[in-house]
Amino acid sequence: MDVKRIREDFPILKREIKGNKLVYLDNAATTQKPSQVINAIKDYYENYNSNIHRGIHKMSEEATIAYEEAHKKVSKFIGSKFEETIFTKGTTESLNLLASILKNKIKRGDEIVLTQMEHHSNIVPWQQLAKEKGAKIKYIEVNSDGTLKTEQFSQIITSKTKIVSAVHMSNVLGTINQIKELGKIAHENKSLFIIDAAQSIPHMTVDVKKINCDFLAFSAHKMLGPTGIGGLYGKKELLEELPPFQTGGDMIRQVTFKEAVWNDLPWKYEAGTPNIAGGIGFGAAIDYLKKIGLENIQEHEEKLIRKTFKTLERINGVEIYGPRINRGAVFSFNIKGIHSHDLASLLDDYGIAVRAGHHCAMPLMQTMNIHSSVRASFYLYNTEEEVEKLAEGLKKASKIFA
Ligand code: 7TS
Repeated sequence: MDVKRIREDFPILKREIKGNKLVYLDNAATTQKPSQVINAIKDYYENYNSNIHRGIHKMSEEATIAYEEAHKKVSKFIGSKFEETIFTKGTTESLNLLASILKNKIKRGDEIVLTQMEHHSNIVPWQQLAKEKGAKIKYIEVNSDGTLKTEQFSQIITSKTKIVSAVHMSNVLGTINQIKELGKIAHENKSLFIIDAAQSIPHMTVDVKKINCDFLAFSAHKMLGPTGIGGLYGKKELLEELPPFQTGGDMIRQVTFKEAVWNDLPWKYEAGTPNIAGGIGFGAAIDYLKKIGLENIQEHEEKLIRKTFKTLERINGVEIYGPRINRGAVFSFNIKGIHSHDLASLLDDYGIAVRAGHHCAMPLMQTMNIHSSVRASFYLYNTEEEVEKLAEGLKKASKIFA
């Protein structure tokens, strides 16, 4: 994989921050966009901007084809059927959508199983549902090395469990969870199995049929696509049976003064004029990732992971959280005696963009006995030289604060 060549596709990487070349290490928050994605959006607005599924005119037909093509690309990318992949605003909306349409499947005394390493998006919608229905939430615990206590899978999931929803790759620890095993136990107990794949899909092959999940949520902006668009996979028989999320235009087949008949999948779950430009941009991001190859991206990130451990561990006072193996290129750490915000702000002075805080995983932070951490997260355009720059920045910071 030619990283130097890849970097040329990302105009933003030429930016300077406070007189330094930008080192962008906040990819778990959002990734940068290649010209191919930016141009696909520009092309739509400049040449065939129209609403979809409505007009008979030429441009509307072109927009409809482009938007539907994007659906085909995304659904194929995760190994699903066309009808099974819905476009949403992103992971957060996908999970909220699920908590809404699954409401009637939950009754008092039922249990919902999550893990302690969930993003708030995969906790709060279930808490709201549990409160409304009198259901109980149980959490699979995290070991001190940042892995899940897998022995708890079969202890916590029982016949009372109706939903198991878990993150594939942690946005704080980088841990890649054993979701196949988790899903098997969920299904043995007749529970639905949901995956938050926001952090995994951008970096590794995710095949919904091989994993055998019932639903899977993801965001385009974490995989080179635009913000405000993402996906939800759902098994066809479930999406056919479940009620709509929102109602209105585009999601109906027929309406009388009395009632309505829903449109075919996936449109049943896409009410109103969708984010057409975003969808088209998402399709272009998929094209780009396929051209580079997820296996090449993964191999490149493995190199960065090894280098990051090697260089960061040599710095005085650095504590890296999360496992050493079966992990993605997301690193949370602290330097003893320095607040994460101070550290991130100092790194920004050197042009290095990282995130600091609780990373929308406050309950996980509580289990780790910390309030916050610095997080550096890598993607296909990051280099080993940038890992060195991060280490240099951290060394300087630890001297300043010593
Ligand atoms: N789930 C996980 C595991 C995430 O990392 C995120 C976003 C979400 C859900 C929500 O995704 P959204 O696209 O709907 O916002 N994570 C982060 C992050 O770690 N820093 O900024 C956003």
